[in-house]
Amino acid sequence: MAQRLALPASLDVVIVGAGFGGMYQLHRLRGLGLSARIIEAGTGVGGTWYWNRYPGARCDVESMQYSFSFDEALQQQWRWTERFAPQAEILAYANHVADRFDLRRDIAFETRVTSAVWDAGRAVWTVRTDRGDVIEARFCVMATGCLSAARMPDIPGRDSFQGATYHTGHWPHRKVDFSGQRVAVIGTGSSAIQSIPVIAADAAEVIVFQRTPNFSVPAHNRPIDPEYERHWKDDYATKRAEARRMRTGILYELNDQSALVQEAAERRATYERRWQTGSTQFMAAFNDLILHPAANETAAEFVRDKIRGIVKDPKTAEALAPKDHPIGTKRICVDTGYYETFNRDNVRLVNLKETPLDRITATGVVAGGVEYPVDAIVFATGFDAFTGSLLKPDILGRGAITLREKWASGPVTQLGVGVSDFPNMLIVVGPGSPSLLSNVMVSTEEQIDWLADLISYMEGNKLVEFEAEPQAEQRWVAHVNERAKETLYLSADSYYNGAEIPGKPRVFMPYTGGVRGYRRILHQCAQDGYSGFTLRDAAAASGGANRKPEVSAA
Ligand code: NA7
Repeated sequence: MAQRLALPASLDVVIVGAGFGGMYQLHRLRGLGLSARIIEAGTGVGGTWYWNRYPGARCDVESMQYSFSFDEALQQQWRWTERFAPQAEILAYANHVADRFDLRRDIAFETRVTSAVWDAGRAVWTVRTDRGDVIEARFCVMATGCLSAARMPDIPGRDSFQGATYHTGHWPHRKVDFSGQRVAVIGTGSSAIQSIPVIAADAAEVIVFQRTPNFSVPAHNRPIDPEYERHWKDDYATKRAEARRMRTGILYELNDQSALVQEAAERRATYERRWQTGSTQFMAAFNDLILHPAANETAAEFVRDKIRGIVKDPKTAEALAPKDHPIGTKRICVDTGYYETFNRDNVRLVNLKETPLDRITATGVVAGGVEYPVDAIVFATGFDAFTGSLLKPDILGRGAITLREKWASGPVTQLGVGVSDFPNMLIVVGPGSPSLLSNVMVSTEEQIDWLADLISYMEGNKLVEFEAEPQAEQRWVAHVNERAKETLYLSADSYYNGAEIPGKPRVFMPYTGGVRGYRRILHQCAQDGYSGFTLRDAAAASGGANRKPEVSAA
């Protein structure tokens, strides 16, 4: 590893995180002639794709769409090899982007931001790191990702286990050899569903500890068909524009018809076609699957039937078939041979709903009073989603209020990008934006373009400070919740609403209004002179901790 980048004492912008968001933000800020550095805890770029190296890790958005669109030469020259890119290829892409745009010279790796404190009198953030850096910056961009604070569950005896333990979100940088081993996998979210078939192919025995089953559809992953690649690349700009008009930012065929208008047999055929095509586009089989309980149930029952058809042991099949939430209200999983894996002799399911997880011992996992001896435990137990990584550092805003205090009842933002009392702090694909309900690459580019325009506007108008208005953010949070109420999302306990962490405030966090609707709102806000934000010049900003006088941006 090369020597760590020395961070200057003063900068225009500090960016936290070298995932796709942080990298693109750096690129855009350089284009504006601003000095910026990224501070990154890992040894390399890639964010989520740097940390999540578990076996089978793969994107659930098609490769041709899960990439940057801002540079035509980049999107033409980069070649994906599979329909759904494996983690290693996405990481290679992230590294390629870093090299191509010469980003590394402005990234301090192996460095963690420990605090950021707003100096109201001088309108600067003082950012401190675990390496002892102290940097003053006009803006602080939190590009920390929604799924980056890995969560280890508090299971009694967890630390007493003598074998190897792994977390899917924090996987070692070497190949883990499970051959001949007895492996426990705790959790059955997307990470488990992707990794279990791969681990089972090597291990002597895999015991899956399932608390809640999830719906999964097949990926039907395959090498990229050169015809398909050409089809995209021949007119990439148009296809990207079409994708941005989709609710999810993913271009696929949407059947604009209710599930309830078709006869049962016809509807089944529709689902079957979608099942054979694979991927999350299953949920676009009809236009009301996420809106109408009866419509949703037709899709849910189709998938349950598929599970019953694939898994030979009826008791295991029934345990794997989700019945406690509408399909799609937790992010639908995309797998390669997940349900089939339970037909293997070396794989068994322990249903924690029937036999709750008691504890971990030195040699195994105990559930329902039965000890399952294992050599290794894989915690596929997810993340402290949306807010986990934003709340890790001590972020102190106006009047020394901490972001943790500010968000004690759940995250509050204006349009998902700014927070009152935290001037000049920008959040990328965080709570209050479509983030995890969308193709994150699309959301990332759109939000960063908007943030870059905001900063450029401020530079051009000699404005030094922007801040969300408290009433505007209250309105936005209410709107996010109103939109969520129009859907079935609220009927699931999920990481969308904080249910993944005991005691976390139950607030619905992502914006369900879709990528297109969100873009319209962002653009309208800019057109209205950044309505809902207060922009100040140097004189108004140095007015100190109070908020007046203000400069209208209009
Ligand atoms: P998820 O989807 O949050 O899944 C975490 C899993 O871990 C889920 O099945 C949880 O069950 C389970 N879990 C958590 N704590 C426990 C305890 N204490 N005991 C048993 N089981 C537990 O995380 P993933 O990493 O799989 O996926 C995250 C996203 O990454 C995914 O949506 C994709 O977008 C990519 P629970 O449901 O809480 O009962």
